[in-house]
Amino acid sequence: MEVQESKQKKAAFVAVVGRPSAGKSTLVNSLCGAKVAIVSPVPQTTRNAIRGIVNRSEGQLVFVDTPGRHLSERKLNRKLTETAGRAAAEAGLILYVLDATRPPGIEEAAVADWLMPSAGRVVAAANKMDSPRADFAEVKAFLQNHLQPLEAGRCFPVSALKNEGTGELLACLFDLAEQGEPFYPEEYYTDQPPEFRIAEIIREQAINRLREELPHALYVEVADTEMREGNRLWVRAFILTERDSQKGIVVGKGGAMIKAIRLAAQRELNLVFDWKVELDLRVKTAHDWRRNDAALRRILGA
Ligand SMILES: Nc1nc2c(ncn2[C@@H]2O[C@H](COP(=O)(O)OP(=O)(O)OP(=O)(O)O)[C@@H](O)[C@H]2O)c(=O)[nH]1
Ligand SMILES: [Mg+2]
Repeated sequence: MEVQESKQKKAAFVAVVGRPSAGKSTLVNSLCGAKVAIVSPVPQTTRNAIRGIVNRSEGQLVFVDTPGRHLSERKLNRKLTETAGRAAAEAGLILYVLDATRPPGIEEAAVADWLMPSAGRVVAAANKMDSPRADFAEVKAFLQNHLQPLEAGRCFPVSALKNEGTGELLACLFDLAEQGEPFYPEEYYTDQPPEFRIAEIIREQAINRLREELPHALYVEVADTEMREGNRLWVRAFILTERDSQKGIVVGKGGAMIKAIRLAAQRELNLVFDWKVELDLRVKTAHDWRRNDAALRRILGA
């Protein structure tokens, strides 16, 4: 009698770690085929561990996007680094994202050093391979020198932006994942509450319009939501700045900046959600929130 071999499903948490701006969030979105995490050219965009879920015939991978790791002793940065550390400690597998367009320096070496004890659970992605400046050989040589126990076959050239090379990367992660039942229902691609996603998308649109130091001085709070007739979701949200003097920059001349942020966020929210989102967006000050432990705990959940 012929025995039909039933293939066991795989399930794993995969912490996505690396330096700021390596493209971790872009890669998580690309792997999940949905906008799970916000993205910007400004380093330190991600502030929380954000889960993006991939369901395939092989099983389920739960990617945990994390804040970029870098060497800084400022309170906010220390907390962000701790978030990445916790996610990596808790996950079965670690996806280490490197920016192949930037020569690896001491900050990259510090990330590799930190990963050394976990090297057996690491898969690396050399990202931004679509750029003419990308150098895959340099990434491989760096890993050979700084994360030696990593097997040569566990480093993949990818472009998160163009979604290239991600199939091979996923296949390797599924290969390494343990057998198990899915952690989330199979129709889920993220577990973030809608209020958090709304606040993040507003922050993304604000960061993308405000350069330099200001993006790091902002956070967004959703104060109120109401479902209205015609599948409309009304949202009142605040952009909070550290100092009164920064409010003017966010509001802009004649209110032009806050209007641009509001309209762009509304457009983006309408793509992400099934509701038609109507945003009432305002600015206020939360004095020196980056130095305030209670505020940091609330915003970072840590
Ligand atoms: N050319 C190119 N640019 C990319 C690629 N992936 C990400 N980027 C760009 O790199 C910048 C940073 O991307 P993010 O995904 O926000 O990077 P991150 O690692 O999540 O950054 P933090 O959250 O700040 O740690 C953005 O401008 C992206 O558009 C890629 O594959 N190719
Ligand atoms: Mg990010």
